[in-house]
Amino acid sequence: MSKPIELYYWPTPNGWKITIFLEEAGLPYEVKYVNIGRGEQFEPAFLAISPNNRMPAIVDSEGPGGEPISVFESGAILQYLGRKTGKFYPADERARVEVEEWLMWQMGGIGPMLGQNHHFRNYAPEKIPYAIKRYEDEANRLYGVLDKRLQGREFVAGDYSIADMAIVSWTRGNERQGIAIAEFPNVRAWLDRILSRPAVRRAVAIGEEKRMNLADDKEAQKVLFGQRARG
Ligand SMILES: N[C@@H](CCC(=O)N[C@@H](CS)C(=O)NCC(=O)O)C(=O)O
Repeated sequence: MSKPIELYYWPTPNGWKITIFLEEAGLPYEVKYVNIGRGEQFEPAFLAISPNNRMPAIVDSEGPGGEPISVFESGAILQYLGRKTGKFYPADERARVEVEEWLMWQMGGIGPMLGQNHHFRNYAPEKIPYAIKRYEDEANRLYGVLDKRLQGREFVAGDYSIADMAIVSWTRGNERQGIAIAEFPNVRAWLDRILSRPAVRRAVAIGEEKRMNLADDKEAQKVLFGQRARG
């Protein structure tokens, strides 16, 4: 590859999925920070590649047919990069389906549910016991499903794959999510295994100094939870 992939990124769980892939695969990339606490995700140039005003997104100037391509949605980006490089996304159909099952489980379950859990525990202007309990219970249920899956397995689906990358990005924050990780020993062992990989360590350190402290940043809260965020 002659030109680096442009990665539109902010240091959050969805962003780390892609830095993990890029670091693991050794692909050249250039980070374009999208400060989501300051509303940069609403800028027209960014919306042109990511119409849902969310990062991450990528632009690969050497896409299919040698032409540029942009991709938004972290799951779609991981699949694209996996197909492009032939890494961490098996070509064998049975193995691929297994990886996709767990990737989609992350995209539809772990990500949104842990996100809501975090929101109602920490940021909702009113403490709503029903919502807090609903998402706490669901978060614990999902950790239980993962723990069972990891019984006797080194990785979530066959060899180390994009499914592990997606899930680890969210579950590394288990403490802040209020999860008693000791109750999920297989998840804990898997987290230790993956988070000790040098590429993963590099990936989650990217832009760490920029991470916002959302709890104390009223301006960012307005951007992310205010009228504009709701559309
Ligand atoms: N399903 C999307 C979710 C991406 C997402 O929620 N990104 C958040 C940060 S973790 C964001 O950009 N938020 C900006 C906003 O809400 O305006 C994906 O997996 O790419």
